[in-house]
Amino acid sequence: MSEKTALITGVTGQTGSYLAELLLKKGYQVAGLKRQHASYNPRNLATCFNSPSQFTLVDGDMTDESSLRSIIEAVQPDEVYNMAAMSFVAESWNIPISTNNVNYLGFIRLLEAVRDIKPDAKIYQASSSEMFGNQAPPQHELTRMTPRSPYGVSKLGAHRIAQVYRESFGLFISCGICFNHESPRRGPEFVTRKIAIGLVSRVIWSGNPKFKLGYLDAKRDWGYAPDYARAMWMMLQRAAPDDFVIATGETHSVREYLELAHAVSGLKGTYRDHCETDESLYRPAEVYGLRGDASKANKILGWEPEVNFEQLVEIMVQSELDMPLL
Ligand code: G4F
Repeated sequence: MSEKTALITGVTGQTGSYLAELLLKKGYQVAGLKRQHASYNPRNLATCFNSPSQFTLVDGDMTDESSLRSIIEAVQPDEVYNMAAMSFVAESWNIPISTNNVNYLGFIRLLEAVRDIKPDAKIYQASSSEMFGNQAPPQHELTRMTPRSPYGVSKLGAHRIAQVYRESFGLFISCGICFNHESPRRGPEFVTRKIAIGLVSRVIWSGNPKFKLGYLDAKRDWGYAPDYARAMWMMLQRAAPDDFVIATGETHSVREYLELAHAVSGLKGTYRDHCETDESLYRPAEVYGLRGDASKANKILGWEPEVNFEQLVEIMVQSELDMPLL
């Protein structure tokens, strides 16, 4: 068993919570940072709370450097996973400044605290495929980055500053350029979960005739969040830091996801009978086609995804059928 200590910012979110579970299984002491008074789904951390001698929640804020410094001082982490973010791309046009304050400046605050207090800690930064914008697929580590949203810009800023701190100060910082990763713990505003909730909780259970979606022809490379948490841990077990694309290599449109989810839900007819598009849900600028090339992660880390697209859709819809969000 490991005797390492990890700090996970954003532990209450989807991937942060899976990562915490993984590290606890490996014997880590895990401190999870959550924002004071922030609401979150306690189900995400139910398993972690079953290990009270290994898991603690600490209050902190990515916009408050003193809180980050106190936490690093108290926890003395061997590994720091920065999962905290304003992660909903569509919302980032409404709150561009706070998006960058958390995702970009927040990461610099964290780096400064680590550099000063625990410079030998290994750091993982959750970078995003949104950084690529509309560059032609497949996107890989060397693909040009041309983000199209305030969110994408904030993630690119953090990605670049990670490289600068690595080169300038010798910090161990690895960035996972993660493509979309989903699970039943996904927030209800993201399209994979919104579709599962729409079909099951709205149409089947509540009897609403239809639910609304935005642009259906955008393509994404969707994987299963626990597979991505495993990749993050693998990156920090290397002797040297590096950046890795984490993706399945498959791409599907939102429409394809919807069609398959509709079939899995058991509803009669086609998805058009239960879902309509609403142009007011379109984004000011769309990223049309993401498909990642994770061959570097496969070669160097030995990482590969265990859940494919069809299995993911099944997991999303079945989980909603088992435990509807009413
Ligand atoms: O589920 P989404 O909101 O995810 P998006 O924007 O791709 O971002 C997610 O993945 C990124 C990695 O590439 C992360 F960095 C980011 O934090 C987040 O986890 O939207 C997926 C696609 C988009 O093209 C969107 O326009 O679905 C389209 N879409 C169509 N109708 C919709 C809807 N998205 C949402 N959220 N809601 C809709 O009604």
